[in-house]
Formats: sequence, C-alpha cells, structure tokens
Amino acid sequence: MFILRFDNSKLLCKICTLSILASSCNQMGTATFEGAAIMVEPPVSISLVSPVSSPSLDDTPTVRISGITPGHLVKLYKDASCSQQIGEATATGSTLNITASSLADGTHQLAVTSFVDGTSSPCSGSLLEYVKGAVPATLSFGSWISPATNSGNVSIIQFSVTGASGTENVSVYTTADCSGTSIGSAAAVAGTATITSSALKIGTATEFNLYTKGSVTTTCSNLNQKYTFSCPSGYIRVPGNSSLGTTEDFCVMMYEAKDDSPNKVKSVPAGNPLVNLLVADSQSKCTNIGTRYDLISNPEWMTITRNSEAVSSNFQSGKIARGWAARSDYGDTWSNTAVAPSTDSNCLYNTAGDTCGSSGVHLYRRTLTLSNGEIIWDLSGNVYEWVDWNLTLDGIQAGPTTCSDATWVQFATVVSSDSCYSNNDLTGKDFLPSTLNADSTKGFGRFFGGSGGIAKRGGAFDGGYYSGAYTLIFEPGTWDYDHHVGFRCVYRPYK
Ligand SMILES: [Ca+2]
Ligand SMILES: [Ca+2]
Repeated sequence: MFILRFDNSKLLCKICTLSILASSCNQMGTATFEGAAIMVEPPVSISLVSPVSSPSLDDTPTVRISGITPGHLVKLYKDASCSQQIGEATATGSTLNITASSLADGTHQLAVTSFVDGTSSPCSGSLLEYVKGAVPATLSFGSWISPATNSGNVSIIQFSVTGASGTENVSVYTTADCSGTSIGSAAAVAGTATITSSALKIGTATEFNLYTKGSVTTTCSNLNQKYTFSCPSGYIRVPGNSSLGTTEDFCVMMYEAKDDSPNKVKSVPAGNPLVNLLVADSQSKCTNIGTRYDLISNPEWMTITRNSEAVSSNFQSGKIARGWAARSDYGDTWSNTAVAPSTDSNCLYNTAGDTCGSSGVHLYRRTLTLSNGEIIWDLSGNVYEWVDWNLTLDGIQAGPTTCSDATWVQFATVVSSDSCYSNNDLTGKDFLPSTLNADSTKGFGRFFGGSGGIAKRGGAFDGGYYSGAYTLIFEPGTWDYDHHVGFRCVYRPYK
C-alpha cells in the first residue's frame, strides 16, 4: 500500500489511466481515475456593468465576468499579465460581478484568472480596455472647418472641439444648459472632436450660440462661439412652409437672373434679365454657380407667393402689386414693349409705357415684401420665369399635361371644371392663392393649361391682367425659349 500524489497542473489528460510498475516484479495492477486532474481555464469575457461605457470618471467600475466554473475563485487584474489584482470573488454560477478597487486616471487592460483547489488558471490576457478619464477644466472651441469662419450661408457646419478626455464622445448644443437635442456629436481623437452639425433651423434663428459637453466631461460649457447664417449676396431668405413642401428655409434671388459670363447667372440690379434659354439651360446656369444652387421649384415659388399674400403692405384697395406688366388691351391704360429699363428705387413703379418712377400706382409696384421683411423684385411681371415642377427630384420635371383649359381662365374655373384638377394631377397647393376670389381682377394673374407641361410663372412685361405672382402656364415644352421668359435661382442651405 502506498500513496501517489500528482501535480494536477502538469497533467495533460482529464480522464487518465495509470499503470503502476515496480522494478523488481511484473505489472502489479492498473487504476483509472476521473476528474482528479482538471486543467483550470480562465473566464472567457469581461463586460462593463457600471458605468456602461468607457471612458468614464468612475474609478471603481463594476464588471461582469462570464464563462466561469461555479465554485471557482475569480481574480480581477488591471493589467494584461495579471500582476496587479484589483478584486476577487467566488462564483456561484457561470457569471460574476466584481467591483474594482480604485483605479488611477489612464487606460487599464482588465484581465482575470480562475482559482480552485490550490490551482490557478493561466492569465486571460486583456479582455476589456477601461479608460478612467481625467476631468479637463472645460472643453474648448478648436477651429472653424466649414465654413472657415463663424458666418456663412450653409446650415450644416463643421468645426472642432478640443480638450476632450481621450476618445470621449463630445456633443454640441445651441442651448446654454446643453438641454434638448444636440446639433452634432463625435468621438474625440487624441482629445479633439470634429463636429458636423445637423441642418441648423435657420427659420427660427440666424445666430447659433454653441455649447458642449462630453460623455466624460459631463459639465456643460460655453464654447463662446456663435455661427451666423446669411443667404448668399443678392439672395433673400424665405421662411419654409411645410404644408407646401418646403420644410426648411431657403434663399432665392432677389432679382430675376442676370447673365454672369461665361456659364453662370447672378442676382444684381444692373442689366436686363437673361432670357431666350431652354428650361434645362436655365437650370444649368443656376447649378453652375455652385453646390446647393438650383432653378426655383414650384413648391418654392408657392412658398414665396403664399407668404407675400399674407403681408398687408403688398395690397392696396384689395389688389396685390402686379409689377411691370401693363398692356392696354388687357386692362391697363398703357402698354409696355420691353422689360423695365433699370431696377432700383427710381424704377419701383411702372408709370407709363416702358416708363418707370419712384412712386406710382400700387398695382404697378415691382416688389413684394415677405413676412420677414425681405423684398423680392419682379416675381410678377417683367419676364416669365421657368419653374421646375418638382423640388425633391433632381433635374427638371414637367407639370401635368392633362389640364383641359388650354386657354386663359380664372383660378376658380380650374377648381370648378378643369380635368387636371378634378383628377388630382393639379392640386390647390400647386397654384392657388389662399382665397379663391383672388383672381386677375385683384392682380393675382390667371391660369393657362396646355400640352407641353413645362411651367412658367408670373407673367411678362406686356401680359396685362394675365400677369400676376400666381400666373401659371403649362403650354411650353422642354424645347421652348422666348424673349419673354427668364428665370430665378434658389440656394438651399440645408443640402
Ligand atoms: Ca418675373
Ligand atoms: Ca426638380
């Protein structure tokens, strides 16, 4: 009878057959034993319980260790080689929570071992990186990236924030207490976060003060920076109207487009409007200006007209200013044969044939005022303007070609009897003033259907009562151009 002792950690089997031999005799017997030589494996994973993410200011994080054999003593370390223990506990199930002892600022590689019957598993190696963050005094503004200064005509802006703790997530707000939805957030890289904002709502403000806080630096701090939005030079801001399909504010040319050789157009008072272009070429003149520029779309046209219709100074004696459009056989006492000779305060009114003045009859005033005080010239009259029927689809879209009124009619006639209105190819928000009695007798213009489908609006210098801010013709096709037809560009800051 004798006792054999084995060092379990040096056995390579879990079920072993042992032969016992003596040097002076034959085999004495065999013995089989099970389970006595189990190799101890380390736990397989570590996850954060509290806090839920790293980096964090919490210096005693609680972690969950999984893949444990019940009964094993689990030891937690803050280094990948398991030399600096920060906690331990005995497992009763296959998972176990351990709260670490105090961790210093910095990056820690959490690792574990299992221990049973005097035998330890190998070290797991790093299973979780935990960053205990230091608290910077404040996050600071870095620099403007796009635009390169603190003002511009885009509503999506980009800038940097510095002083972040490691890779913490930095968020920016426009509220002084960092309440509400952030306008942008990003993970810092080496302490600097590059923030790209969502589309700022330029309809509610033109100046945005910037505040920030981080996932580690949770104190809201003032970046002492503000961004000021403005439309491009020569463009005015138009409040969006979601019921008409313009959910965001946009900018529109204050004047009909003027040539800007060789391939663009500009919005300036001097010179005659650019005419005799196909609708597609007109759009190209706009898009050539740069990104976010386009030919005006019908929802945008309607947003301008509906807005100006609600401004009382655009009316006198129940009539809205119709502009440079007089024609004696269409309701006026004189006729124009050309566009207005100039565009400034000395030519605000059409006062006689091809003649203008600084004062005159309200119906012949060339400007409309928007609810935000902005002024737009010649939306009605001077030259017709090509209008892209669809705002959301790229390129030029035609309007309906199913309208039965291929002649001049009042808007009420379209509503009562035109086939394109009754079959919903044309709806009220596409063309109607806010009240149905707003017609050509009140300066609003008229409607003309047709088979071409390309929309032109506003009427021209010799249109008489057929001209008006709401005037709409579907007769032209993509092949048409005329000296009565120009166009106007928009700038969409949110794109
Ligand atoms: Ca016009
Ligand atoms: Ca379009």
